Amino acid sequence: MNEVRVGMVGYKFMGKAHSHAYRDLPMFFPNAPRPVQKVICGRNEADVKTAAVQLGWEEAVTDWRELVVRSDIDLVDINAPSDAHKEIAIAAAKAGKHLFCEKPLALTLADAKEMLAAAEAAGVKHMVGFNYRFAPAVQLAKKLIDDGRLGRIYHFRAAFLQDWILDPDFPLVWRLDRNVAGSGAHGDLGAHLIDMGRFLVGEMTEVVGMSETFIKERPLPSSMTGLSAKGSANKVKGPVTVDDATLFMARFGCGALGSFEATRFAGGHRCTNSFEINGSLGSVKFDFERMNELQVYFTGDDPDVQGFRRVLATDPAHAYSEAWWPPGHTIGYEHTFIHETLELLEALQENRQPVPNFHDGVLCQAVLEAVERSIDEKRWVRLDEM
Ligand code: SOE
Repeated sequence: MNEVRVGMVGYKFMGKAHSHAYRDLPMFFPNAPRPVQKVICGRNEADVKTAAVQLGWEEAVTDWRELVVRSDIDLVDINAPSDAHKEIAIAAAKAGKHLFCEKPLALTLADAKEMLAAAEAAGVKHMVGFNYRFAPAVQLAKKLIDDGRLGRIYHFRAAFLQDWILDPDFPLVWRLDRNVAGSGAHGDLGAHLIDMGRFLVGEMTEVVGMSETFIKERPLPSSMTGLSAKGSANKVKGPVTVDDATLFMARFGCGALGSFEATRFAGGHRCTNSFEINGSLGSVKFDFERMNELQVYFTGDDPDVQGFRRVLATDPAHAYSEAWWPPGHTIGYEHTFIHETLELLEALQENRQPVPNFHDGVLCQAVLEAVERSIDEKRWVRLDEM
């Protein structure tokens, strides 16, 4: 397989990130199959045509049903708002297309399971977009844990902090509508933390959570606006139907204790996606806003140099780094999508499932939903109840 012909649904934030990955990947990873940006799909004809030109797609269409059955498409990439994921993924799987779907996989666990079942029945490959796994510094944390260099893991302490809806006049965009987004900070940001916890420490066995919607009503938006919308003067308001912040604690199967905080109300934090892991032999700390760095501590260091050290994950010893720039020449957010796409393309070439795939999407959704149940029922919820 030398080429993978892509049809992509959605052209906003994630559409741009994915398009950029398809475009730049062959320059740095020439041995991977080449993604061909065949056709992009969006509801607004004029906007999707403009996006096609700007993002480098051969063709633009407005009906995803037409896109998923085309014989010149191998892979359907779903970047539309979360409520559209299920229908598109199932139709694309039935048409025999490989799937690449943004997170959270679906609005509910039941929907996510249906998507996985459809993909398995069709025998297609499937990937879910947890891009932060693919930062070289995160891969280094994974390697240290897998190699036993942190010893027995005691703690996973994670926080994804943003502040883009702190202004009470920030409009009621789709991410604040439960019917479209499934949940708020929980599914949008908490999903990344859950995936990170699963990736690095393993499966969770039980959770207990709490959440809050601080601003209950917001001005209706004038049009579909995104994260960078400005406060609106619209006097007509609508209810916010998702959480502004969700926190939970978890027990991992390996015995570690986890704490997770996802909020859009952490003033001053634009995209602090962070974790700290403490083990019997050492600790690691990561903050996406300094994504090239991993803070590393080993209990066995000489007493006079005990403490965290900053490792810049840009050396040939670090995942993906050899393909980029000389050591110390850092990479950014967009590179996580390139590495994620590389995993997908290599998996297609090697005829194996990429990782993370819809199984990971389902397991993440189970944790999301267990936390929601715990909040509703004010109790610890075991994952095997889900
Ligand atoms: C908005 O909160 C957002 O773009 C998320 O949707 C992404 O998944 C996260 O990576 C950054 O923040």
